[in-house]
Amino acid sequence: AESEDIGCHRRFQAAVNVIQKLPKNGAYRPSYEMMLRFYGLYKQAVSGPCRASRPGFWDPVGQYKWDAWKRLGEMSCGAAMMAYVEEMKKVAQEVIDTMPVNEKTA
Ligand code: ST9
Repeated sequence: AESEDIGCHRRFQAAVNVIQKLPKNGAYRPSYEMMLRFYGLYKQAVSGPCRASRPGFWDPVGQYKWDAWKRLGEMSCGAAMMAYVEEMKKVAQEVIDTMPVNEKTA
């Protein structure tokens, strides 16, 4: 339904904004694997399937990013948005679960 599409789009945009506003160096250190997962889903959602040619050996970071995007194949924009939101929920829950107990205020 159209209203579901809009809701999906809003949740994706909210998740994107949260990640863009995170400090570069915080207490939480995402792995490269995790960052690449978010990157691939973001590109798939925003730009669609990867049609660019793979960067050369002089750009290893570009290669990792390209690979993360390319491996999503023909995944739809909507599926990529939903997967991005689900991934963020999963990570947020992990952060909550591993938060030191003495940080609790209640
Ligand atoms: C901390 C706080 O310690 C406490 C913990 C809270 C934990 C909450 C849990 C939430 C999940 C955390 C997971 C983080 C993983 C992030 C991975 C992101 C890749 N999503 O505009 P550019 C692309 S926090 C994905 O030049 P910016 C964009 O297309 C401590 N990709 O640079 C471009 O590629 P290309 C840890 C995105 O705006 C490339 O990224 N802090 C997104 O300066 C660069 O974009 C962090 O991990 C997006 N939303 O940087 C910081 N937006 O050129 C996380 C853009 O090929 N945030 N792209 O098109 C960042 O690293 C940056 O804000 C950024 C954008 C990379 C997402």
